[in-house]
Amino acid sequence: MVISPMAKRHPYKFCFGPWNISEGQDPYGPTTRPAQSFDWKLTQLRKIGYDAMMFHDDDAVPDIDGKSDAQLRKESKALKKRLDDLGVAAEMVAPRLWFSPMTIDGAYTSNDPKCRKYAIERSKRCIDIARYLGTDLIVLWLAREGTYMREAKNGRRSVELLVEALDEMLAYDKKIRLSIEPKPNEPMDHAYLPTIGHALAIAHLTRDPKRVGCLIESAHAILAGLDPSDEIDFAMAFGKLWSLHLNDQNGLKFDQDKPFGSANLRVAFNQVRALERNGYGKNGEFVCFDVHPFRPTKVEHWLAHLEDSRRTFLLLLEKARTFDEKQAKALVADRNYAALDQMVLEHLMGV
Ligand code: GLO
Ligand code: MG
Repeated sequence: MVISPMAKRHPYKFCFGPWNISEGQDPYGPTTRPAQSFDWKLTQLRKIGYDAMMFHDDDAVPDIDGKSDAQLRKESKALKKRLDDLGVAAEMVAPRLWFSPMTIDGAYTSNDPKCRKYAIERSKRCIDIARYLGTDLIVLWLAREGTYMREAKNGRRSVELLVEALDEMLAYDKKIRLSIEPKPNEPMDHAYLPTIGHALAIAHLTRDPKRVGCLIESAHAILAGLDPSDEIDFAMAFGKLWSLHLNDQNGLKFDQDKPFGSANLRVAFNQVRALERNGYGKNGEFVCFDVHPFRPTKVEHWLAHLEDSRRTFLLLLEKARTFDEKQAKALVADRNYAALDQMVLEHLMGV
């Protein structure tokens, strides 16, 4: 199907991260595709016409912990030049606080003060990188901030530690914005900030609530038993949706990061509709796809999940823009939800 000019005229800019061209490793087996260099990934991003790349701090500066501040500055600036030459923006930088031996028992909420200090220092270096790359957006996916068992940590104290860490970052740079990416579980049994409501609530305990917002990932909302489009409406009612990881998830199991719309087209349609009605992207926000190739994917099809996710998004944008809102409104007024339900299905099926 050809994407119509209507959907092509859109304010949306697209983005992904180097980790989204992944090699197929899972907890039960090794990689199924050979590792590619960062440069190759960046070239592919440009080739398929994406606008921006998202970064972990160590995607931008590999082996960051072993490098001096001067080296970090040099490498970040060289990367910024490459991005500028290619016309690719850096959407955000995220501290990768889940790999180091210092974050085994959590980062900001570790029981060990030395480890907590490491996490905050590392986050400050991440902020330095963001500054060099020309973005004010820091994404915090709080991977290990939670528990495997209730008794291992004090939940109330953990909230206080999270606020302390956010405050340190906000004080370190007066311009940056912190975008919390909630996820209810995996790798933890239970995470401390599992939903958008939690992220926006903790913002209000910080020294500068205006600079603490959120990022919604479709799969994470589904894992929390929520509808991602409700999370979008909720976050945007606060003016706090600063980034987005669209993907899909088939029920309550491990985080699948499927192509956008792959498991549930209707849920995907409703996300696009929510983005449209709230004007997402009008303040420069990007639509990022946090998707992975299926493990059996061959090297020659390695970028398909990224091209397809964007294509599905644009096709659903067309569906959102051609949805008969007048008829839907009349059905709502008549409380005829059976007809409304069927109307949505037939619109999606192209009847
Ligand atoms: C994992 C997260 C992860 C983050 C990324 C940015 O479940 O979705 O991919 O989005 O590391 O911090
Ligand atoms: Mg994500």
